[in-house]
Amino acid sequence: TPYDYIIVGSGPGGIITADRLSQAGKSVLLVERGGPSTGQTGGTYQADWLKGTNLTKFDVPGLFESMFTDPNDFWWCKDVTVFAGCLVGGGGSVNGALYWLPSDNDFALNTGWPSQWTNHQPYTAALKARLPPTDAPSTDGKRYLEQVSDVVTKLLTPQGYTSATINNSPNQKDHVYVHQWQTRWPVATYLQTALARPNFKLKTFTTVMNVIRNGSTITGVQTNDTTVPGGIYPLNPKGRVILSAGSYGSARILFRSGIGPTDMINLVKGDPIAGPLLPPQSQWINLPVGFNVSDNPSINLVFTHPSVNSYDNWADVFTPGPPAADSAQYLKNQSGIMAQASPRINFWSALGATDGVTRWMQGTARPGAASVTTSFPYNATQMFTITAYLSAGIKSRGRLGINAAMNAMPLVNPWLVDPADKSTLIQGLKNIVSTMSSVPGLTMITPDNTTTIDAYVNSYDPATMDSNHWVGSNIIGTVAGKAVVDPNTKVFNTDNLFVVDASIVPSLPYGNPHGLIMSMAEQASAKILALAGGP
Ligand code: 6FA
Repeated sequence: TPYDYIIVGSGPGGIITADRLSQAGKSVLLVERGGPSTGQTGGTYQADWLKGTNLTKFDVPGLFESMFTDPNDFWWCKDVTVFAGCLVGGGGSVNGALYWLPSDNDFALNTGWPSQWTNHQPYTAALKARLPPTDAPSTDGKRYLEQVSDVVTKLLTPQGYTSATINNSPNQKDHVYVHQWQTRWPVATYLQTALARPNFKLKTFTTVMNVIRNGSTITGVQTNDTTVPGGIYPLNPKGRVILSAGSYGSARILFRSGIGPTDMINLVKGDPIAGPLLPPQSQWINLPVGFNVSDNPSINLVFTHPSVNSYDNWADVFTPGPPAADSAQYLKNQSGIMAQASPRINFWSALGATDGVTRWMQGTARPGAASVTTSFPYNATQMFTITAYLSAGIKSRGRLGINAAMNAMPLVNPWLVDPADKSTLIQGLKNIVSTMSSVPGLTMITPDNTTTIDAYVNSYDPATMDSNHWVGSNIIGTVAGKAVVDPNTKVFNTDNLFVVDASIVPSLPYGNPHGLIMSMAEQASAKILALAGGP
């Protein structure tokens, strides 16, 4: 069957777009390379303590840290060298659920959004109505394991920070600390309304390699589905393809469709499977796919405090399971410690920089630590981590691409390339620890007191600065050549190829990005539906 819209990738971008286009009566196929995630989507990956329920690893927020330690980690895309979720829901099914509705500044002209995008409020409101934020994800309305939050509040209060309900006032991101999360996931909301429509179909375990293209016109997508002729899913006349395969996935599909910088397409040409599927060189479209990439540079500070319960660093939450009282409480009514991912408190501050351009810093604190470097003994049961990310205002950019094996990867790392980004983050870290003496018993163990903050940042392994917040590889803009997609999210020099995912976002927002990405998808769907020439 041909479709009006074929959407590639069921991450937050793809699911919301699929829901809105199918709601408008279009026939929509959503193609996802991975398999089910939550129980509701048919997932079955359970810990023993969840047996007898339909809850999977992807349903229980408290299992978040186990995503990184479970040896059976089938949910990560194995052909992307950084963390990317390859399952129904994409990154939205494996992430920490830190959820920030975009501020006005996140869509401002000076962040690179075209003028048509600054009126984001109706779309953000639509998102908020479907996915309301919460101060307490536990169903009993209480917050649990709050010691880290209490210690960090004591640390920040003398610096002038105050408490905020951030998603009621998204613009207020200076010297505030907050407790807010996502209540429900795109797969539990937008995907379910789409699935209820006869004009919507979800196809899992199916990979799109490239679009089928005759010059500027796309006629379908090439997949690995051996049950249909040539593996091709066709479009209706006037139909459209929307890539929502994520910052790495969508860029790779473009390269494999002959769209992007020549060096990348030449790698595709050299591949025995992908090469023959390329359009002739005369039809290659040269666009800056993979450039302009950013991700928050993040640095971890690790502390101990006698009041803190490190929750055994989340080591046992999947297998053999959390403490019996906590698993019982969660199974009873989805309340308690397991109802929330590991982060306990988030905070923001605006920082002046040596180049005169303000940067924002977000902090996220959680019990436990990924790694500790110290010369002194310490009490691991009392440790916690503050991750400090530099966000809005950063100037550093990198490049992503593919190698000869068609694996997607960073080609030029995007973290702290700009000297003012680096000096600003160092200043932000120094600010965080400046009031440590006002919290009796608080000890910083990484870096410890033999290492200065400057030395710590200077020797920080760039591979561990990754925040998994990749944006910009198919940057939106008004000028072909400088941007990959136009203000309607259509790939320049094509008639009917669009991108709606993190990759079009020109600059990082104040905080973790998927709130902004989902508001963007709401707005992009409206623009695509309004654009003449479609089905
Ligand atoms: N963002 C937040 O706002 N808060 C968080 O707490 C947060 N945490 C994390 C986190 O802990 C991790 C480990 C990761 C990886 C990301 C986090 N993020 C967080 C970022 C956020 O999840 C991403 O920004 C967001 O998911 C991006 O949404 P997109 O729609 O742009 O893209 P996805 O990567 O989510 O989805 C792409 C989908 O396409 C996947 O399902 C993939 O399987 C599919 N796909 C890829 N290539 C394909 C192909 N060729 N054919 C078919 N399907 C394909």
